Amino acid sequence: MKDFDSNLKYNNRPQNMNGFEEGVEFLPVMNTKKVEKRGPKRKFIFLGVVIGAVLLSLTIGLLVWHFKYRNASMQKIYTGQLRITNYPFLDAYENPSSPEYADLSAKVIEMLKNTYQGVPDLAPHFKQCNVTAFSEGSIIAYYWAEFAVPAYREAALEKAMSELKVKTVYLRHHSLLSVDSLVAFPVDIELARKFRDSGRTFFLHTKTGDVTKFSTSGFPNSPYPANTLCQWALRADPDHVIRLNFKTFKMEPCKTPYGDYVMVYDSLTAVEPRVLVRLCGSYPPSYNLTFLSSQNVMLVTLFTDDKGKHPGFMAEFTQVRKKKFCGENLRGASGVITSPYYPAHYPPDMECVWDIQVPENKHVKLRFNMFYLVGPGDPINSCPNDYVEINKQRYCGERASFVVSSNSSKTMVRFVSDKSYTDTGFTAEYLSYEPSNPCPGQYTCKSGSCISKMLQCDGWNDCRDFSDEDSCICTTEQFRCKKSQLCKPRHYVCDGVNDCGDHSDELECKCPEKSFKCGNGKCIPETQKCDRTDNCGDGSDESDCGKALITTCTDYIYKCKNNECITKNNPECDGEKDCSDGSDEVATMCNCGKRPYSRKTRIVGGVNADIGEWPWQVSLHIKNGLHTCGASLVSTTMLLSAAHCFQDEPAIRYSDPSVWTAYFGVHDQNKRTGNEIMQRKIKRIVAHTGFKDHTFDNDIAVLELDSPVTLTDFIQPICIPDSSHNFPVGKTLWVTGWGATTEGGSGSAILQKAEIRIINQTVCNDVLDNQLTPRMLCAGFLSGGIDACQGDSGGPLSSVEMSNGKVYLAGIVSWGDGCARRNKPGIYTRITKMRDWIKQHTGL
Ligand code: 4AZ
Repeated sequence: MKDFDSNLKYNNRPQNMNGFEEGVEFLPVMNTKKVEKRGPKRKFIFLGVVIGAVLLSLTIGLLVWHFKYRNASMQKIYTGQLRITNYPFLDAYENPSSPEYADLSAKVIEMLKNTYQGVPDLAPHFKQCNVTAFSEGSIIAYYWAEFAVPAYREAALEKAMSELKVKTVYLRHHSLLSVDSLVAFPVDIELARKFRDSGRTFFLHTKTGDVTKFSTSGFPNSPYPANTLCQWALRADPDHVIRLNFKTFKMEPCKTPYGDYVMVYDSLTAVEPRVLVRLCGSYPPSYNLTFLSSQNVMLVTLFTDDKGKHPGFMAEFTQVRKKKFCGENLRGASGVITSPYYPAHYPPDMECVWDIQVPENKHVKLRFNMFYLVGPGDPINSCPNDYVEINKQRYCGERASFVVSSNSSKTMVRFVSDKSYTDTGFTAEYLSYEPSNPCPGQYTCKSGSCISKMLQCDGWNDCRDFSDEDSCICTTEQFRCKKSQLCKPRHYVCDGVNDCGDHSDELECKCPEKSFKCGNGKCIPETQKCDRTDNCGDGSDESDCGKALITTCTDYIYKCKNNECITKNNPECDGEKDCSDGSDEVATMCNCGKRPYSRKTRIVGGVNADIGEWPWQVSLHIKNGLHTCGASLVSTTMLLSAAHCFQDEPAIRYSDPSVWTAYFGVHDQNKRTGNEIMQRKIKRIVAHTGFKDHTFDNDIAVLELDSPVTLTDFIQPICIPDSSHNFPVGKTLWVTGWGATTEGGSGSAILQKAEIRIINQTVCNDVLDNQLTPRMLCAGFLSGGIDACQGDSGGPLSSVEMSNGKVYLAGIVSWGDGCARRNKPGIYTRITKMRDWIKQHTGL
């Protein structure tokens, strides 16, 4: 305590003006000698020492920074290509061990070194360079160059590299190299290192008539290796381009940023500005994975991460003559134009011009049916990548079918693709029309499209430019949306769906303040929301209450196996263990609803399903071999279908299992043999005893197969939702089947799909004269046009759950008043209401 006191004494002294504290020595008061020394002189010495020390450490710091960091160099690798114009191409240049290759590559290396030495921002940093390949045209040399540059000089180096220019270079031994088109791009250092350490290149040259194949190693029986980086350098003869087609592509699902992936380049070097496509995941066989090069070379690279478990890819390539001209002079009254090599991906670096001229007294219009060009799809930014130009207007991106009219008999269509990334392109028909009557018997849209007169002022933008809905007077059956001014059917008002897009159809039905609006439109006091009682009558007040464990359950709350109840929207199989016993995530229940070939479905191009897109879709055939009903696979031995498909008729005993055969993995009804397809006989049919043929109530049946099916990429079960599963009004669902494509028409050979929406039960009951029971679900569009039809019965109404990407069976195609009629949506068996019955008869 005492010492402490004395220290305090010193600290209490006032500090000197220089800011340095003198008393830091803590001198004992009794040391008179030292105390005597204090005075101005001593102060200066001390100050000098301190300032000196500060200056010294600053200098040392600066020197350390200069030598250690400022000069620390970073590795930069560039890869590029250049064109040699004063030598002819020799076949030997394709063989890296030939003397001709060695001679020419030595010249190129010398030329590159000389070039870099002549540029002050490159010379001090240049390390080494090498040639990796030659191709024809005159001769294209591919090379890489390595630099070591301090970070602060990096920008200058990059600028110098991008501005490099070479013309004619005199080399040793009096040789001369004329070079143009010298380009170089920086390389990802990590990838370059990986390639240096473990990379392999396969060189392949195809000839006319040859189909050259290559694949990932081990394809298809064993997985491709992990941590590989290999490339295939593809070549064709001069004046040819390469057509590359991936016959099978099944890799690890896409992962960002890396995972396993394949890159295709329009070059023999792997540089971003020449990428044609980046591929990962799996593609169904129906997907056209065909790519064209702009020259006679292409490069395919494969990167795999630490797991390599999938079959990989198998590709083949051929050579096709390079098009001298792209486009045509067309003089007929109508015809078709397509992007080059359609439906393959168009080549990069292309320009095509179609000069269309129809008879003088007619005008010309173009209808684009397919349109997939790389680009932002927003013409405002003038289509910086690939585009179609008509009458000075550019079109790009991915577009639904559209029409462009010209008010003369001539038009010019120009297609341009840039040097990287390509898509499937376009198809368009051109037609001539009478200027005074462009759409005989139909309504003419502003764009020149023709639509049925019935579609005018119906509240739907059928013209796609809103011209059919412009200046309409709404009928008494209609309601006018505020923002768009569209006349929508009155049924849409207060149906819980924002049909107008600005909520104006849902405003006047707002519940009073401090109350909650139920999914069925009912208003309840806000305090009743999430109070574990179904006050709405449709469970909507209890279905979205966040995750909470409660003990009292209702029909709309998920019940765990141990009888705990979970107030979370659709907790089953969402990847989170919500029940304490884990019963919401058991593998046996959650191993369903997966689509090995799930890809983005495109917006236009009809309604044909992709192969493997609906792997639970089953086709039920009766004895005569005709598709009669649909069904859904729910396990390896069980199907769900509609009870009305199994009602006896005088001629056929539909309830007899032996009259039925179930087909799995079918896409085209005319192709029911093949690896993907399986068939099974039916052992047992259980139609719901509550099925009523005059109301179609309880329209459900279970079918048991005589033996289990093997699950494949094309055959998978759909998930059966829990009885509490919430399918809200307005949700989009998919209906699929081979049924009639028009009312009273014939079925489709190719599986069809249609995207529809759940319709409010009360509204639906209104338009269908109160024929709905709680076991029915209404889906479609009150405007008509899209619907299930005869032959689709028994098939699935599939719902993609956003939380886990799994697909759930929301309904079974049951009945309707005709097909696709206005105000007559399709009716489906509501699976959630059948959950206990399904469990009872399938054990699932
Ligand atoms: C049928 O006859 C049928 N529009 C199925 C669905 C619909 C109509 C008829 C719905 O199998």
